[in-house]
Amino acid sequence: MQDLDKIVAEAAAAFDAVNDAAALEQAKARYLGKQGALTELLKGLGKLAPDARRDAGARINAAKDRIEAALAERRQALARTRLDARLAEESLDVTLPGRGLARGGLHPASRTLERIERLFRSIGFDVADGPEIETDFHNFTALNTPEDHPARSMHDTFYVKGDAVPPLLLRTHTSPIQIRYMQAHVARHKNSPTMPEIRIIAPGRVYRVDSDATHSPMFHQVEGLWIGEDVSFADLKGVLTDFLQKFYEDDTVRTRFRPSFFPFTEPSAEVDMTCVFCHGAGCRVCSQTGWLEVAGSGQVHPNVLRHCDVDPERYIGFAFGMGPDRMTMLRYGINDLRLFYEGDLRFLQQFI
Ligand code: 2NL
Repeated sequence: MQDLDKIVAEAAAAFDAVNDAAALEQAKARYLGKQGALTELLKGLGKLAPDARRDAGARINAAKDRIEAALAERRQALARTRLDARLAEESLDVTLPGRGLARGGLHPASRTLERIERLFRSIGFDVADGPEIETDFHNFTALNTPEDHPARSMHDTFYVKGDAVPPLLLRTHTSPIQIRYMQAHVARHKNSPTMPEIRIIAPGRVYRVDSDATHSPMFHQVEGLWIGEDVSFADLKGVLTDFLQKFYEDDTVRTRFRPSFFPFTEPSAEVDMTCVFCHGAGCRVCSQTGWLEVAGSGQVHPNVLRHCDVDPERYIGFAFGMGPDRMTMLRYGINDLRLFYEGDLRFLQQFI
């Protein structure tokens, strides 16, 4: 069996001659594969006598072990060479700055809501919220809205499909938040001789069947409510004037109240502020009037208080409602409401 040493030497030489893993596996097949040189020898063992067979078998297996050892060694050498080459070629610059994350920002509508909430919190108002899908009672009935009021029509209000009677709807203002708050507040204090004052704002999304260049079916509203034993229109005017001066960062802002009508307040007033662009001189933004209409307000109607189990003989309060989307446009000089809802980064990135 002299050729065994020769086969082992040939195999080792063949392994050394190749330079990549694939060629090495092919060389392996020539010696250890199904038709490899050693396998052929093993096949021939059957023809030998038992003693000779045992002896030859042991020697062939020893040769096989040596070939496998040579193969393993070459595999390792190739892997090491490959790694060395990669280490030499590729480099890692640990001094490079990290990729980082793109900086996000709040939508301008959210920034305005946060700003409004912060300013009202600073004068002792709580921020309340509630469901966007509301009952007819919380959205209309409790707010003294007559059964035949146009706001209740399917023309103006989104009703929810289903068998609820009366049907559920998407709230058309955030007043139902305040109705729920008043009811919970009264229930919480029903056993104490005095009810603490209610001072809240109710910001949030509201929905109306309305869609054109200046109206979106979803928009934002912030309502406010102050109920106590001794709250007056002077308080209302003070709170709103102070708020508007802080919101627009302009101490010269003045307000005026014009008589108006809402089913949920009596008396009611429209609130105007001096124009933030011309300070009252008259310009295109205020249609040359010097004034901008910014809120509706009034003394809470006794029927609304009664629906919430608040005694109108003892408590009095005022409420107001404003549109933060328009306030955002005035504060940032945005001239098209649709920009708010298009999600165009060229617009949104200006607010980061
Ligand atoms: C507007 C008008 C207003 C109210 C909202 C209100 C809420 C309760 C009771 C009484 Cl719970 N009133 N809210 C009052 C007057 C006006 O909003 O023009 N909003 C943009």
